[in-house]
Amino acid sequence: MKSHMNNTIPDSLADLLDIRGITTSKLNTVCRELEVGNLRQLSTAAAMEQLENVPALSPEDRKNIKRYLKVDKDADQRILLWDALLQGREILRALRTLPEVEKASLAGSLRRGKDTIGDVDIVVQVKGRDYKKLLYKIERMPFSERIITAGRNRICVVLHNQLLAFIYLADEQHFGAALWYYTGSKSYNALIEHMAADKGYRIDPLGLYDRKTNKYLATKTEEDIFNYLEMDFIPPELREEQYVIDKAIAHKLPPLVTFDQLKGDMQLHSDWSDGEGSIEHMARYIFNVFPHYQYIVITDHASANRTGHVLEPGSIYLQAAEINRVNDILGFDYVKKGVEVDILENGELSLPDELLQGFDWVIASVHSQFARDNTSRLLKACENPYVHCIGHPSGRIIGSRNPYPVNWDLVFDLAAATSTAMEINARPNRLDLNDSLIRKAITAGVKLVINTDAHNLTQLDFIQLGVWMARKGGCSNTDILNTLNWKEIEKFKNRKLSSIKKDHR
Ligand code: DGT
Ligand code: CA
Ligand code: ZN
Repeated sequence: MKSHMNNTIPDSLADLLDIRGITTSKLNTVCRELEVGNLRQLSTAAAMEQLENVPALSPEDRKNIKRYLKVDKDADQRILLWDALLQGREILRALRTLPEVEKASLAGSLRRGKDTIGDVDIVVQVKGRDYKKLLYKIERMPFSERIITAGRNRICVVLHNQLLAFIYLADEQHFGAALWYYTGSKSYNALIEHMAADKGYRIDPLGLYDRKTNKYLATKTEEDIFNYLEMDFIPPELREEQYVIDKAIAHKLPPLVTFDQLKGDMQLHSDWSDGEGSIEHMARYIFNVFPHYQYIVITDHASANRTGHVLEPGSIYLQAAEINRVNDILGFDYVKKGVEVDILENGELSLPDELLQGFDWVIASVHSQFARDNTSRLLKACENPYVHCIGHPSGRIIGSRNPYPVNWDLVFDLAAATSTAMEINARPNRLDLNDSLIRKAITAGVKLVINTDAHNLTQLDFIQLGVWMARKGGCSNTDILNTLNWKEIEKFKNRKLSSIKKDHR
């Protein structure tokens, strides 16, 4: 640990001395030459590339300071939740092999399940305080490319894809508080800090204290904190907004849906369209690897209007015969006959109603004209009595395509009225609906379906992401259609048929 005793360094800048290569005298020079006296001023100066004007800094120093302050425009890119999750888990697994590490948890946006991640945060409970030894080991771990900063309480590592990982160290007494604090979100933390202050407490990464006596009250665990604040435990996914805090205080937080509650995956593509696997192979694999699923729905693209990697009308009965054959092998109707049709430019579908009627499950999706307002197309699809679900409703591809404009109030109201479900598509670059649209949808009474849209077997794991988004949107199992058994799904379909027939009388 370098000395923080040098009183010419402003307090808020002392942590910068943990950056590799940054000495007290270099930092003093920076403060003097850039005329900065606190963290905010330094961040602003660094973001404006003013570190380039300080000759005492090496290019490496500048890069490290900018990354540490999170103002490095070249390096600070957000990555997909799924990619960060795989990395985060790898780091956790490596850290847990160390004898000093008693507990390790993801924190930050990665624990909250944000759809993109700026950097990975991990909180570790360590035995003893021989952090130098720990640092030595972490530096040599396979995930670590180099270490930018190392202090007693936190280590900042550059991963091989240039993503940053912050590893926060806490002892047993303070693990809960550190985990709580570094899980965030920042705005949620501020709301809780404010609330705690009203109750006479002070809360920070080191614990919950009595404001008057400064007595340490909690926390070994996050549960301790919520107990002291007299509120329900708030799942990390929901730690974003005030309305959740209000519900937790009123003890009215709904139980969130879990993966175990799902009874099937309702959008899967086989080699009859653009998927990679045969129906038999997929069915056998899912049957064994996801033993609690009661059904799967094969929903190959089908169209009378286009060719190439789609199921053409003439092949539909052949595919049905193949599904029957596979179900005979498995001994029951495990594989359902679904389809994903295109919503055409005028809102009509890529297969006629006579053909749609024959399927167990029909998904209608927009696959063209992503820039225009697509409200009318979605409304028209909801009105079709044979459409059960709208696929990837907003059409966004994270990082490359914005969601198209839609009047969601209109669409969700009609979807609820006609018993048309909306999809939560779990592909890592879709996550569509996103959390805020999910919340809006369930508030309007829309039922949702969590699907992987898998085109091969590895993509079946995306289901975890879909469940995560549903939880972040505040869904209970009652909001999610594929927590129902197939008999109940049939009832949902019949509700649509009868509601639409009533309208036409
Ligand atoms: P990211 O990394 O941009 O995806 O988003 P987060 O939420 O992971 O944010 P990050 O990495 O800057 O910080 C991790 C958590 O640490 C954050 O969610 C809340 C906590 N935190 C960081 N800075 C502050 C702060 O200035 N005040 C408070 N109350 N909490 C903070
Ligand atoms: Ca983070
Ligand atoms: Zn699609």
